[in-house]
Amino acid sequence: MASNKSVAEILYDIAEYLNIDGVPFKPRAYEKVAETIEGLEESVSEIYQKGGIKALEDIPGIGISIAEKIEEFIKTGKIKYYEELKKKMPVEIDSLRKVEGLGPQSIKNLYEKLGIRTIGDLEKAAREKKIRTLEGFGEKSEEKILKSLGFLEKSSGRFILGFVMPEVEGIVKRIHDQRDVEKAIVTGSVRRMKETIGDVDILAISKNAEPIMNYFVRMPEVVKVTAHGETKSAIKLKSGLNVDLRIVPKGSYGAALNYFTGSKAHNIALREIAIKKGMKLNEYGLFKVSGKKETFVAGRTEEELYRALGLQYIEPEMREDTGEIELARENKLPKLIGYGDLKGDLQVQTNWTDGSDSIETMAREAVKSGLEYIVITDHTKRLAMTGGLDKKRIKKQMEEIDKVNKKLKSEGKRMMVLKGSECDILKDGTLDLPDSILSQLDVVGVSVHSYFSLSREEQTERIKRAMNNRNVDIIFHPTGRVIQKREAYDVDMDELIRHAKRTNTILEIDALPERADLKDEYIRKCVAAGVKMSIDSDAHTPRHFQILRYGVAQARRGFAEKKDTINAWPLAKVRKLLKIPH
Ligand code: DGT
Ligand code: CA
Ligand code: CA
Ligand code: ZN
Repeated sequence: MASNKSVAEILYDIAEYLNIDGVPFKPRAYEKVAETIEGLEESVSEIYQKGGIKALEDIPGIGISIAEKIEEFIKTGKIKYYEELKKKMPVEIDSLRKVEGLGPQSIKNLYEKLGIRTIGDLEKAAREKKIRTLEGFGEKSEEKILKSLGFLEKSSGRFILGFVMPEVEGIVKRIHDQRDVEKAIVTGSVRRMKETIGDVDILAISKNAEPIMNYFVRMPEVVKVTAHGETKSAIKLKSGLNVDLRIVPKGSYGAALNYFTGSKAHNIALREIAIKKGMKLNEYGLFKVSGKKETFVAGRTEEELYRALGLQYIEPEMREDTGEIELARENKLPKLIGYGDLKGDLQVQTNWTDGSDSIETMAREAVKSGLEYIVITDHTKRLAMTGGLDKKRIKKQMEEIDKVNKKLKSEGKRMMVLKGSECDILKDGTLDLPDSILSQLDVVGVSVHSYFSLSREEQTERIKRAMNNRNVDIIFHPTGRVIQKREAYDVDMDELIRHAKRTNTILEIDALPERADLKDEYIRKCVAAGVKMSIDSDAHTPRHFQILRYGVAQARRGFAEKKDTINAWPLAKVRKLLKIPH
């Protein structure tokens, strides 16, 4: 059966081929469908099996022509149309398009001029300094390609949390639903909500492990069984994920949960505390040791375990041994922001630029996600490829927002749409819209989308200059990194945090799983400096509101409380802070 991911991937590849051919509009249509399918809860194959091609067409955004291709893929594992595109240009499109700095046009050029088909060909040509000889490429772009290739290699093997979480949660649920399973929970770095994870560690309680282990190693998506035992099994899935399952008896559940949640550094620190107290801590429990005798002290729950060690309960996201144990000992742990605490979203794109839906649709979907206010922040004209807004169009958009608010209000909906922008910071730190416009907006977010390779001093000065503009409220995705794809630009974050404090600028925690920007370390610094943050979805489509949880996770890993993250505040309080008129 074709997985949603495999369907999405082939559609992305088609889009990329069409881009290379310079076909207008169509690539975006394929991309949109691919995005939709990636986000579906149900399996497309099942949808198709139940309702045929009609059911596929009922999925929003899918027309007959793409529906037929999906049908063909489900039935035959192939799409002829794709095979033909591939024949015309037999390159490894899916891996090449992940190389930073390689657009569709360059892929075409590299193939036609140098016969480059694979990442291997690309690396060889770059090392032999052949790429710089091509028109449109230079020494710089050649270096960039080599750098990006190294980066791809280094980061391979780890998975971005938000990309694999739906698959992980599906598996945990299926194990949970087996007979005689009392509990099933994910542990390890996934439970700590680390931005990337190496593998998945699942823990279950049961008195009857054998049938559960048998189920686990025979799940349809398993491609390899690396261990199959009574208490531990390990598998590899089609998606490449490695998953471990451990089954423990009820009495040591807390201790096992604690042990397998880690981190390793946190565990080691806990064990040292136990030793100092004349006790022993392992995955079976905490034991009092006297001579050869060991008596069970705690371990049924994590709460009881931490208590017995003389510590406050420590939330998984904080367990990295970066100061949480000392705070827990002094009863000074922060009261972390909770997953249900967000009331607003301060970065939302619409179909006025590169988002998929209208202002009204995004607002209505935000209500469904439990939000009470959103800020519409479409791109500005410097980002031409997104159809960025100029002065005239953003004024039009403001009128449209007024209309939407009126309509929602008349229906008694509890939702306020605020006027904003994701305004480009130009090379010199000036902004892509004039102050006369910015001053009319409720919330001005600014971001760097160009000149990533300025020197540290220049980049820092550039962003500080943007912060100096009194209309600017927020710096969006402040370091610009895209995990496994693009490193952060070189910038003095400590200085930016100090300057944010001086200028009352908010720094964003962009929740897109591949951004997670700010990262936990910088969030800690903002908390310490009293710099406020906002956790935004950077939504380009309604389902992106669901990823806000990864932003909250990052905030929790950074020890942030509600007071630190302004969109956990009610609108009235945000209005006051940002001086938004009623
Ligand atoms: P990952 O998978 O690389 O993202 O990171 P983790 O933290 O999930 O690490 P993993 O899967 O190797 O092990 C899961 C947990 O098991 C880990 O967080 C702590 C515990 N653990 C594993 N090996 C050791 C060890 O040698 N000593 C201690 N104290 N704990 C360990
Ligand atoms: Ca793990
Ligand atoms: Ca593991
Ligand atoms: Zn965008």
